[in-house]
Amino acid sequence: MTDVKRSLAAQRIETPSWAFGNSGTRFKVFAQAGVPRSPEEKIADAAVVHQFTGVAPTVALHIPWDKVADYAALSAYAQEKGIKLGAINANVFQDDDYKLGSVTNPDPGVRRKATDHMLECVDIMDATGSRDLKLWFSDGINYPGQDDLRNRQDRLHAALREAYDRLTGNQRLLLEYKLFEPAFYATDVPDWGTSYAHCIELGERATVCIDTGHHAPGTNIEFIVAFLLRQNKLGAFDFNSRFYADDDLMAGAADPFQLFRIMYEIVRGDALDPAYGINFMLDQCHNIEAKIPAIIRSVMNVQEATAKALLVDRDALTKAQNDGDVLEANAVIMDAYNTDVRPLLGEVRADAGLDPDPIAAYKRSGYQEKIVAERVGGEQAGWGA
Ligand code: RM4
Ligand code: MN
Repeated sequence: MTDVKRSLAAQRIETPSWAFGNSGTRFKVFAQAGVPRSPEEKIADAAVVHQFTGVAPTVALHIPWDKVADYAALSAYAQEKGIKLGAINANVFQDDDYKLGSVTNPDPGVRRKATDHMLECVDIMDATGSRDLKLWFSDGINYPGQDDLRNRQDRLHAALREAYDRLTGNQRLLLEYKLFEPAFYATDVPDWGTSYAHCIELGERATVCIDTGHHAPGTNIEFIVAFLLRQNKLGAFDFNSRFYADDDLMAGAADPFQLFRIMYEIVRGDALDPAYGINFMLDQCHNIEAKIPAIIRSVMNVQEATAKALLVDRDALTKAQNDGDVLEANAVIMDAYNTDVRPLLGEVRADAGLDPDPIAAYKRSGYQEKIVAERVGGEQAGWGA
């Protein structure tokens, strides 16, 4: 087996439980038949994605969307299905109390509630064996003068500190950022620099999570990747695609070249191996397309970008760069990007005993028909649930 194939076989991508449930825009949620009604059914679907791709053995949970009475039992259920529970996502953006913010709210009582929720998420991590606490805050303000920008940073730090200090063993804190939305004038963690600074202040267990959809149009995300890797502060990705804002479309759909450039920096930084510790997650929603095959497709898109990144002739690139040969350096990158890696990935899958075409195999499996037939009655899981 070549090194490229070995790296591809060892790659790991985490799926998000919420992508299996119903989702939509501000305007409409189109419910789909067969959508999970419980965390267990989401886990079952995630296991199917792993079954056909072989590289998605963990599923991230969102609390309280995936709240259950017994998390150790949920973890055992996942194991039975052949996967594990991954990152625990704290949800501090859907209560009326959070109208003016969660951990940065001017009301200390609301801040307490939001911080307690993060601590509860760490309790859940203890029960599930999850390593990562992933935090995204919708906090921010809409109008100049609405609240004090600097006080909000102090409140944010205090809450993060409490959550951070509660971590034990190999547990980590991932701090995500997002330019805007739902706050429009000022967001409390708007960019990687803010996240990075808070992570430095917290300590080694805190690292930045890059959600690819959370930047201004045209942002050079691979630069952020290179910079954070150099600082040992890149902990995770939330992959998805965007054309305009936080569109949450399938990873690699809108701009496969960007995904390739990001994965090249990962390869260049020796950070692809799961042992390095980056959690490569998907964070997307499938509003008009069928969910399970869309997630399989996204996993495949990340694999294709990775395969191309692994094929970059690093020696030739270094030589061209050192020679100042601009055209040749660019050609080396483009040669790799323009390679059709689908046959190579087909071989990697076949070597692992999988069908080379996961989407076709899923369609043939009858799973979609089975869940449509079986999942009747009850309430479908969704963003608002
Ligand atoms: C947020 C952010 C988080 C995700 C939620 C559902 O915009 O990207 O990562 O947990 O959406
Ligand atoms: Mn995200």
